[in-house]
Amino acid sequence: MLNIVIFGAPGSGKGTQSELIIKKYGLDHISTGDILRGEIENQTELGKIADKYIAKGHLVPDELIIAMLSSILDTHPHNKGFIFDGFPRTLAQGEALDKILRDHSTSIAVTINLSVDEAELTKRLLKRGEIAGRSDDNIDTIHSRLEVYRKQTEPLLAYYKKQGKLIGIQGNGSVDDIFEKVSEALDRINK
Ligand code: B4P
Repeated sequence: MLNIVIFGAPGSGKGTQSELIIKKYGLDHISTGDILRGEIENQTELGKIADKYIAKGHLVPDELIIAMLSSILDTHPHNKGFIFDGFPRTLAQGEALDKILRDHSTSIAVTINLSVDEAELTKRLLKRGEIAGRSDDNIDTIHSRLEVYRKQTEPLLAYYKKQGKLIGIQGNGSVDDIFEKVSEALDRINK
């Protein structure tokens, strides 16, 4: 199985590049952000709780996210592999993902880290806020999400680097140029 984590700050292009990766490599996409937005839309118990955190730009508690992810993997048929988009976002989530995958006799092949400067991240998210009207794409929430990313999510980079699984990709530039670099990296691993 080719299991990939796509990593980066809010607005770095995780969702955008994931769409292209699943088309080319036939992987299944697990975006915790998309799943949570679906739960909010359907007003489930999880959705009601998640909404309060997402609206403030905070992370949804680890135990809820880990249980959600674990049940998705338990019910999912075997496939070519997963792309994990927006998960893990904390060290506890990273460790939990490794354990869940181990229980399914598989593991993470690679973590792709998209680096984009903060001015560009803010510009992209504000633009998406205007077009798509996502409740968390406003200036106050964006600042909070970037701070949460620096404090809670960025430390995971060292976790994957230590495992020799981290590939850094410059995420400024056109979507197609970035995808070319992502593809080159994945083709090297997927030989
Ligand atoms: P996500 O849905 O993961 O939101 P995101 O970080 O903003 O990234 P996304 O993938 O949507 O956007 P992308 O960078 O592709 O999470 C939302 C919230 O859910 C979190 O803040 C958190 O509260 C909660 N949550 C989710 N997962 C969680 C977890 N594991 N634990 C706890 N809480 C969790 O794209 C952004 C914009 O940039 C798009 O409009 C796109 O068109 C544009 N763009 C992309 N690439 C570009 C490029 N190269 N040039 C110009 N624009 C580009």
